[in-house]
Amino acid sequence: MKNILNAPFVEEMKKTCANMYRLGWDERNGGNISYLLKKEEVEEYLDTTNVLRTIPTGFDATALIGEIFIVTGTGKYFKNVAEDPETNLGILRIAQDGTTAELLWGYKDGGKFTSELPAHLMSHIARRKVDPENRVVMHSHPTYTLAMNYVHELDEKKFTHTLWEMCTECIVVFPDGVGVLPWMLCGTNSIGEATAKKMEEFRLVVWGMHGIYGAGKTMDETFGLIETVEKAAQIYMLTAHLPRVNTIKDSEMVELAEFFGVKYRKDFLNL
Ligand code: 2HA
Ligand code: ZN
Repeated sequence: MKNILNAPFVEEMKKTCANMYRLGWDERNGGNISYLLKKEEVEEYLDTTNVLRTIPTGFDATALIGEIFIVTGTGKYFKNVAEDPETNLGILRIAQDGTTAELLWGYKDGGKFTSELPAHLMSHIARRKVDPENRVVMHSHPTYTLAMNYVHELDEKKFTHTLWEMCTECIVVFPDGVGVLPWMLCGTNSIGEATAKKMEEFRLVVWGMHGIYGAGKTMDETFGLIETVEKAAQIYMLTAHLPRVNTIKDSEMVELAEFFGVKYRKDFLNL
């Protein structure tokens, strides 16, 4: 059996959490990541018949029975993941009842998965219906995206349009736009259900005055989505109080989307 601490998926979690912390997106215990693993890959590192503990999830994830995820721990700090992955991360499998997590590795101090597991697993279910290759769901509190929530209307067409205007590449990176939820109580099944509903349509969902969710095939794709929104939000926050002299026109966004061959939300433009 190979050493799990050298597994590429543990490395990816360590690096991503460190990057998100470094960028100031994940203060204290803010943020969480879940990453759907390939069984064959996990079996190189763990005896998957050895269940360390079972932990009830409190919701039904029947569509994910038998699937294995690496997930950040509740109350754990992204800052600390790289130095102690076995305490701050856990590898769990959804048990045959669909409502229990079987812990295969991690949460060494007796801890458990993120309080946002409902939003994560429900989002995995929703995204995999649209894209069977989806593997990553990521939640974060990026500074400028959050700042923008306080000064910009929380309307998904208007929010997406403003972001698209802020950097030329935005419409190419997230042509499907950004879904927006109003402020809701976090850590609940209801915010999980609302997020998953948006994930049927979007890979990015803003949680009003809280943060953002991203979903993608790989860690890089998902991180890059949030990073691009955050960059656009930063430009917005640096310029929103100044007279606007220039802008990227809607006709130019169409040119971009067509040149790069992306399927974009035409209804989010004012054509
Ligand atoms: O896990 O970010 O939304 C801490 C959070 C909750
Ligand atoms: Zn949060």
